[in-house]
Amino acid sequence: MILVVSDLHLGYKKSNHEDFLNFLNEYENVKIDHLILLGDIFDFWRCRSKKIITENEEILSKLSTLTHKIHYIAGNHDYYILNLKGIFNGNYPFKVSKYLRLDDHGEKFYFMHGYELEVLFTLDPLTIDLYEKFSEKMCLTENIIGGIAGFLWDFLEISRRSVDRVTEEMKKNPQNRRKICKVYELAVSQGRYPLLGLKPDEKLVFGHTHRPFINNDKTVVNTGSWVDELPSKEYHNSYVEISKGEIKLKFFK
Ligand SMILES: [Mn+2]
Repeated sequence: MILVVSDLHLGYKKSNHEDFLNFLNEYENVKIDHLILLGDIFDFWRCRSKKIITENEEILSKLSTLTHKIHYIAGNHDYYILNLKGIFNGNYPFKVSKYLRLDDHGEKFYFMHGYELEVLFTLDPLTIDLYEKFSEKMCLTENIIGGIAGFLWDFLEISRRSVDRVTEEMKKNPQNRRKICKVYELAVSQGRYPLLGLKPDEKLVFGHTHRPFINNDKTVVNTGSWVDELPSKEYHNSYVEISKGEIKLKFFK
């Protein structure tokens, strides 16, 4: 079985970290082949690492004792994890990467955090490459809004209006962004193959939008979030379970 969670935003005041600890406890004795932390697990944009660590001692200790194979896919809010992995290199406890491919019972799955979809569809003229530089910088800055605008000025030759538009969009929480539904359109379209590097037989698992969904033929799924921010409670604490090659979108109560 493969278990996937994303967008815990540990460190952010609205993170449902207690629920996630209960979730880990519940799955502690279940046989899981892979536990995938699909990005935005830590919220370095909003919180210094010291605070994240002290506030989530139990979760971190639980993760370090789990026997499941853990994969950490970098999100935009924890992009810095890629630097940490580089610094500690072979000794790092998790496998850290931007993308991951896994098989389960003959079915193929492609995992990514999913900021790429938002950049491609709604944040032009930003490129994925620039957005990653920006995400790394945001993990190390204290003034989020100033950081966004400053970065756009420094790296893009665009008008004041474009800077304002992109800044305005990026400072909102994902579920409130005006064009976030476009991400869904791209995810379920044939465009996902050339634009996201998917192979024709691969199923897509991503997060980032904080809007959990699964399409009808169960080939594209969004893991949702563990942040207490959406208008409806039923959307909280979602995760994806893959067993016998089949994707299930679930909610932890
Ligand atoms: Mn994200």
